[in-house]
Amino acid sequence: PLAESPREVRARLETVLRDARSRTAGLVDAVSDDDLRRQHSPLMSPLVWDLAHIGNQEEMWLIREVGRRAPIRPDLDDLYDAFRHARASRPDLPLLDPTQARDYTAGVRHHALEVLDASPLSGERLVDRGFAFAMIAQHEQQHDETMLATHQLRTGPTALRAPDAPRVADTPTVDEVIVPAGDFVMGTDLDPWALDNERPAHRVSVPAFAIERFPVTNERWCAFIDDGGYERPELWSERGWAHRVEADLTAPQFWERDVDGRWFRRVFGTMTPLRPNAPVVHVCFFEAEAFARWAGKRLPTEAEWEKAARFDPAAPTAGRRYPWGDDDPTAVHANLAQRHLEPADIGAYPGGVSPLGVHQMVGDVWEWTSSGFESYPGFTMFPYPEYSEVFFGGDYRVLRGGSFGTDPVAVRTTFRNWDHPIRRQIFSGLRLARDVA
Ligand code: AVJ
Ligand code: FE
Repeated sequence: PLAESPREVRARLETVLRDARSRTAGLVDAVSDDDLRRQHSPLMSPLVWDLAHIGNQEEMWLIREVGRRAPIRPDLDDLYDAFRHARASRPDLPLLDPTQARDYTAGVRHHALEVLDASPLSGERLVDRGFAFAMIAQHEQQHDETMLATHQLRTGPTALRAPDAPRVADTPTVDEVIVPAGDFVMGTDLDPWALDNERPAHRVSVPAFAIERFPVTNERWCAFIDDGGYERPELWSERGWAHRVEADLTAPQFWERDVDGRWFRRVFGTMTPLRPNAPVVHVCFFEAEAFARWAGKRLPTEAEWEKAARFDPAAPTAGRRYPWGDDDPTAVHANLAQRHLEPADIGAYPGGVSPLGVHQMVGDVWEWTSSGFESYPGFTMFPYPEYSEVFFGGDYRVLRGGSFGTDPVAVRTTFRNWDHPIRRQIFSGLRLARDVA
């Protein structure tokens, strides 16, 4: 969380801004300028668009809004407005070239740090305590995860490298914990990093339910495939089956089978034997729903997910920032921050377990929930409607917990992500739940 004194707040904000920029640089410097301009999938922007968009958001929020300074490049606002141009059309726009985009974002950052230096970073209101800087650092990290997904879609030789994610010799048995009925606190008022859709804190009463201790693994997904999971309409919702047929889904995205029937995954350009005990990744909501029905269970609701992640029976009115408590995430707690380019085996993070005994809720894979993206009671839009408000009630499902590609500043137990139910180029997996009597 943001530290207490203005001096500490400033140091923390400088650090997160710098960390986000070095990650961005790593993602863009890994490929050629031609590659930065290329569109690797109609679902994604060319990487050079994300780069300049990061700079443009920072200019709008830190230079103009917070700093009250004159615009640097007002002519770019339209090009890099995500609502004006669909991703598919972005390569045809007169975008900044890679050198111009690098220079622009670097120039904006120079001014942003001057604005930070001149900010008091104290006061009652979040804005006075540096919220806009924290928001911009999260925004850049969110785009970095999107750019990582673009890298995964790239064809050609591997451009990114990282050590393999941790393996576990003794695979834990798949089992579940029972979450007792009762109120818990959903969302937050206090977390200075929380975005508008995570607010306000409110009590939610949840009937008792069971939730699995681990995300669903590749091995279980293979059993689903072998049992005809993709061939049996009764396992799918009506919309889900229509999508399954139309998109010809037969396995998670990036899975390929060799002549002997062994499964491989293309992981950032490298064919890799499927890791049986790692969480499945790159499944859409409709596939997740079908898997759950096949397993005789269901997806958790968003409230169930959050309760399993942060409810502590010993402190029922407090909500934890992370399943393990309020300490900043490290490599002991969770597979985050692109430290690895894949999910880790289940059981690899005993240091990150929640008070109720649920593992790997933060990191590894985003987990689909059955909930649509809606505002919490008492929601106030802040600071702009295009972050959350315009998406409420749309055709989205909420995902929770972050993935191996999510930075710690961009995830916590209250953090809400959302996407269309057909999307699977994101680092999405699932965890199962069920009703209990
Ligand atoms: C919260 C991941 C759904 O990428 O569309 C980035 C984040 N908002 N720029 C997205 C976001 C504006 C957003 N998600
Ligand atoms: Fe954005």
